[in-house]
Amino acid sequence: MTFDLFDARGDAEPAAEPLADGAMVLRGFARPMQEELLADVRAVIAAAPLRHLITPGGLRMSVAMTNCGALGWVSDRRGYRYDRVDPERGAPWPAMPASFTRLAAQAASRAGFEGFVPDACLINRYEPGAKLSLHQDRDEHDHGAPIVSVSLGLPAVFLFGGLNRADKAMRTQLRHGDVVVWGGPSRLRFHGVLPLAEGEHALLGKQRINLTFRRAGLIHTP
Ligand code: MD3
Ligand code: FE
Repeated sequence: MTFDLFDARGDAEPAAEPLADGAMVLRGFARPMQEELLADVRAVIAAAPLRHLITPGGLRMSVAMTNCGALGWVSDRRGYRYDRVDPERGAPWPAMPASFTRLAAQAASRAGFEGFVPDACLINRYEPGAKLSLHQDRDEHDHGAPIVSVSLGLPAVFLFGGLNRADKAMRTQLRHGDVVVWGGPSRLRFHGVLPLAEGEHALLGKQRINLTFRRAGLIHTP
């Protein structure tokens, strides 16, 4: 199956669809800036290459990851954490591109969170078969700030459950350009991504890229 550059709706103003309490999907919100975003994604990946992290349990993650911004999320045998330095290169993460910061703030504002300034952006790259098991994002210090996620490339089935792992999970498809803002009571929901189906995207080929913007906020120095 092939995925077109344009969706069927073609509206100028993307629809804001509530997913759950505090969670809002902005369908196609990132499409108007896709070229700039993709150029910046490629520049970050060129500076800090994608890699398959190892979980504390010793398993290689099927999703390849890298980061930009002051802090980056990493995992190894010692655990999960945010680090100012890319352990792979022994250097700080690439700066957050202006296009990323702008998009994250605009999307958060659209969902009712004013003044969102992310200090971390995790870049996830899915190839067919790659998945993300059900988990919570709780390594950030500031749970008052939302998480903004941007989907690019092939579509994926996204699972979101409740505050307990056993809560029944709902599902929604996230497609190229969709942005989701997770705040308030939804911030700590369990969530995951089903194995990516084969496909070919007009701009990204056989992959899905997801950007998640966070306020990881290690230490708040004035
Ligand atoms: C709901 N990424 O990087 S984005 C992650 O598509 C992550 O790559 C997924 O989960 C992906 O941690 C999902 C949507 C998302 C991101 C963070 C959330 C949903 C969330 C945090 C809390 C609740
Ligand atoms: Fe997550």
